[in-house]
Amino acid sequence: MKQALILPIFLFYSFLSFGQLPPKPYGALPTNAQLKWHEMEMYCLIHYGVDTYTNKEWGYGDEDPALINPSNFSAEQIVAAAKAGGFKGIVVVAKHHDGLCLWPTKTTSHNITKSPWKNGKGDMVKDYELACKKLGMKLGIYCSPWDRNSATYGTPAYVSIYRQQLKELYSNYGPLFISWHDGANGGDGYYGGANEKRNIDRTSYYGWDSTFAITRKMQPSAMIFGDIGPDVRWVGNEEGHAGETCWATFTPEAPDEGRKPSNGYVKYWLATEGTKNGKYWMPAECDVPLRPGWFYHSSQDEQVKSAYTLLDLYYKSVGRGAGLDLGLAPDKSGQLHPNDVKALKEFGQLLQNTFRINLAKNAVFTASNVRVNNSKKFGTSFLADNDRYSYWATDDDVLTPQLIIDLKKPTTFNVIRLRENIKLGQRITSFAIDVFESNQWKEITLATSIGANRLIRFQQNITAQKLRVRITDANACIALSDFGLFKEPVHLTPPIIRRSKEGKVEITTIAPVEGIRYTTDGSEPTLQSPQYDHTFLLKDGGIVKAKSFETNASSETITKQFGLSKQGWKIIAGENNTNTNEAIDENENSFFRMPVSDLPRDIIVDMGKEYQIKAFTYLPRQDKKTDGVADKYVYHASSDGNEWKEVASGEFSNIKANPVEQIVLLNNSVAVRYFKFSVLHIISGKEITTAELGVLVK
Ligand code: FUL
Repeated sequence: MKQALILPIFLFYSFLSFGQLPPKPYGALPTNAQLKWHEMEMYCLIHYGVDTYTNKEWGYGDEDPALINPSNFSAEQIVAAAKAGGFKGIVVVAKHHDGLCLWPTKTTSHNITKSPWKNGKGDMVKDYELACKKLGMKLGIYCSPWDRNSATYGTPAYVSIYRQQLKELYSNYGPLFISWHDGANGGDGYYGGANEKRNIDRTSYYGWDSTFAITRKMQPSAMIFGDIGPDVRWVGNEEGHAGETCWATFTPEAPDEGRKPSNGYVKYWLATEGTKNGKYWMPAECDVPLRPGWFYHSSQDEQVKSAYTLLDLYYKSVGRGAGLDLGLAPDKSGQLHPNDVKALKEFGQLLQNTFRINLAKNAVFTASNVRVNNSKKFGTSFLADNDRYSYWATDDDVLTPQLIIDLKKPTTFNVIRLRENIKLGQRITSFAIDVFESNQWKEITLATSIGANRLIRFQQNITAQKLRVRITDANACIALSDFGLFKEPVHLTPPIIRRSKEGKVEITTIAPVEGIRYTTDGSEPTLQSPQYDHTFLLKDGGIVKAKSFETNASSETITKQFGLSKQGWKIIAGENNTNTNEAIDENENSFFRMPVSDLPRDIIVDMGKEYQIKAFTYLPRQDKKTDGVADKYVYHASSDGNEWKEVASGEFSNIKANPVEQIVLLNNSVAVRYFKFSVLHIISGKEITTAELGVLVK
């Protein structure tokens, strides 16, 4: 009798515990370090070095370390500003392509001990480490593989030096949350005085497997960032955004799964979206500088991204399951410029004000299916507990469930947040969200990919009491950890500033506002500044700042910097006579093309009369292609179009990854009517392309 009872009881209990099993993980999974990295969401990348003083983006390698003599270097000021922006860590550029090490390395004499700063006794990396410890921020290191200073670059000896540098950094500083390995590799440089071009085979030269083995051993909790992972991948642009659909998984198209595809051409754009059901968990990092360039240039003081621009990038990076890595550029004094500090602080406050309160916190969630007959263990109560790993799950065969969210009262929001428990992989591939309105469901969004974090932002506020999430496609049963609703603080529509080719400035807004105030002297617009009511002329260029005002509100300030107006300018092109004006039409999206069989080639501009100019500007084509984009140039100036004088030459470093307007400041202003832009080298193709050529007279 007893025997007869034991079997059914055993079966009953084993059924219960079997049925309570959590869903099986799906596909590639994150490591612990990757989970921690996802939780961080945002960090900053600090570029400071000889380029800060030479006004370049890439140093050539021959710079005197004595250039670095900041009057007021303060790692704490920089780290505190990043923290105020809501960032959780910083990555220090300990060595950039110019080869100068900001720590007292034993591997090369080209280091900070040769600078007068702290009488050669300073160690900037240590200062950052201490500041991070004090302020509760994480530390990461960027040590450029490409070294334009080292005489041995290109030989096996340099690879040993590079590894030794990493070893020093890994043993003297930390713990590190990331080891950042830049993708710009090889080209011309100083190389100990050789002044030549050195190309390396990116697939094999650095022996990444052995190099990364050092990282794993010495900094086991550090993520390794590289163009194609292995832990975090580059998103493929330096604009700070991932694809609208963005998978944390990725299958790099490369023979060695990391460095170079067989056709020698890395398809970076594939990294923007990643690979659905990809082979590796390799989430994207979106790197973007706070200013147009990575290093400090005083000419960009008025081009610091505003809090709302940063918020937009946050939605397009962190809101798509990627990370945001924002570049900060301390100025010559060794601190962040006040404009940068202000933008960071405002962004931090905006994030706080937006995400502090989850409006769905007390909602009633009803799911069409909860794993194992409504088991509490997998119930919907976990959706609002703010824990990324507790989750609502469905039965194994339920891939398209629905979830109804009753907010109990009409609630206004403009951001929806969804998160999967990524410990179980990236499972959901598409979903829709509806609101209940006039007694029926109305779809408000249809989207793909969730992963660690998915934010859907609406341009208008939505008011609803009931919402519905419909999972429309999934790889495996659902493991959703979070549902959030948020509302950005209301802000007034900011002005849009434009200037016509004739030099007329027009300020508008998308929606009507009570008033717009503006300045042209660089100061912040206030209620006392002139009110904008008609267009005005700004032929010589300068800075226009504008702000919308209402009785109790104001918008953010919009700043636009203009060069000399191009009215009356003419292009006298090269011999092919492709005489289009698209390089001087003040339209960023059109561009001049001139087929060429060899270089150098010139584009000559006649400005119609003589001006005293301070700088030249070059805007490369803005369609994300590189054909015809100049990266080496010479400028000549002339008063009569016959006699020319060279006034500037150099390289547009990093223009491939970051195709922003290049400003070439002259040592002394010159009187010019004609200028000749000679292109010495282009990134690719058989033509010269130019979106805009311009000059600054102010
Ligand atoms: C790029 C570099 O070439 C830039 O100078 C900068 O350091 C950026 C973060 O990565 O590839």
